[in-house]
Amino acid sequence: MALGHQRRASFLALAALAAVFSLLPRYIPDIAWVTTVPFQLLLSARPYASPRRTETGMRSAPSDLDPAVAEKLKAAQERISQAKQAMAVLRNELCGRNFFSPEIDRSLLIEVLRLFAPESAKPMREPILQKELINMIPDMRQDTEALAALINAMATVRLAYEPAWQLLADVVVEECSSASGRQLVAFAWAFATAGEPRQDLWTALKSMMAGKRKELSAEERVTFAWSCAEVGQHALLPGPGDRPHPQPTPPDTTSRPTELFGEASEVAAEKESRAMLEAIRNLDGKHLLKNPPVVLVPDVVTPEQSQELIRLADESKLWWQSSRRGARTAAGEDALRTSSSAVLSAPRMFQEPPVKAIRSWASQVLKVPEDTVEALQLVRYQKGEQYSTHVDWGRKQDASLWLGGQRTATALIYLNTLPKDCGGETSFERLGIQVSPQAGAALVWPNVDSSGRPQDLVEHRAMPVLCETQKYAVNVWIREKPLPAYRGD
Ligand SMILES: O=C(O)CCC(=O)C(=O)O
Repeated sequence: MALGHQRRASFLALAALAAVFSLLPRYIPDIAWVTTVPFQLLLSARPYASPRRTETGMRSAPSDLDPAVAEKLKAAQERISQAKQAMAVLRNELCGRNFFSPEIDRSLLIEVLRLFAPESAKPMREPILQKELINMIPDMRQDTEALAALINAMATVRLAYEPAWQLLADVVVEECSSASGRQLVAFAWAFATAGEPRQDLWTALKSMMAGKRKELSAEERVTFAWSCAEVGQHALLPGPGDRPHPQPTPPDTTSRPTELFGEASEVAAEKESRAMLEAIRNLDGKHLLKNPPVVLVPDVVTPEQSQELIRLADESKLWWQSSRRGARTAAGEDALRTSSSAVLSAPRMFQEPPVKAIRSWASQVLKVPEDTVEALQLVRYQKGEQYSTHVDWGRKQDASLWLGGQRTATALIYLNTLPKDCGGETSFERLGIQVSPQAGAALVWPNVDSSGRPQDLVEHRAMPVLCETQKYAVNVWIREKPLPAYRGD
């Protein structure tokens, strides 16, 4: 009898738990499966059915609970507690501070937001946190340091939560007159990283920067100019007749916009360009052409290193449709690019042995500092995929010219050999050169001439792959100047 009461009481408790759990997905959508847990428990309790008993006369539940479900239940509880802690951290870091409080812990904010945006380009998954963010942003109105920190953190984790970005842009447009030059740079960098093109935002940032550019270090200037260029803005000031919100006054065509930081140059420094050409001419390999020098260097990576690079890209789910930004012929026509790319840009990737080996090889043989070697970019072509004729150098509109200057040379390392008649060759039509992918070999060429000017002659294409196979290669691009320390993750 007592057992009957106990069982009924636990049944009621489980029913209540089931009701609570069935509400959870309204707040945490990706744990909808959790709702099944109390129902499984209810089923295993079955108070009105004849009780199952073990040999000792005790009911065996809840250890009957499927271990996989128990594991999920535990994970869900941890996630709820993480969400609560995250909210507390965000509030403490950003809102509960007085105006002059010490530096905000940006890496902590990034960690917190990362918890909720685990895969890039996904919207934030936790409505509780979304609501908190929206409530919190107006509170931060006068604290530009905190706002910049939040925007940076959101941009770093690529937080795709549009209402928060909208609100932040509104607040920044209103508040940026009280921001320091450094803070304006932080705003601009974060909004550019997030790809925010709002005209009123950029007009406000640039107008405010006008009086403050003397406060900036060289690196901050470059970052601001890069940010403007990244969202297709010239780093120009509006002329005196223009207003941050130009309606209803028509733009004053008599006033010319003033330059803020000028334009980045397409032409690389002459000395570095000469040294680069000389290094390529001295490479140990098969010289396919003398001028411009195009060289195939064998055995740059081992089959194990190639496998490891592909594994790194696969396991970190880095493959994306290859970017078509800047993919153009020498004459500026759009190129067709249907491959996938994986950029090994996260700091931990720089510690991976095959990545270190390739970067150090490029630096040694091309006689350039290692920090001028861009993050490695793997490229993968399936059957039918290709990259039509294009150049690797950037034109004036390319924002990356601000950061590292021109792309002076390319080393394309093939990670596998393609069977005969399967296409996938790298072809330089103007030079009459066609190279079939050969595992481990690097095809090296300069992108600029000896005076640093981008060369049209080195236009090239990746021919379509013709068989049911894959072509893998790594792009190793050399910049004219050291690239700024990587800012993201
Ligand atoms: O895959 C190839 O053969 C060429 C690749 C290339 O030109 C590029 O990714 O820029």
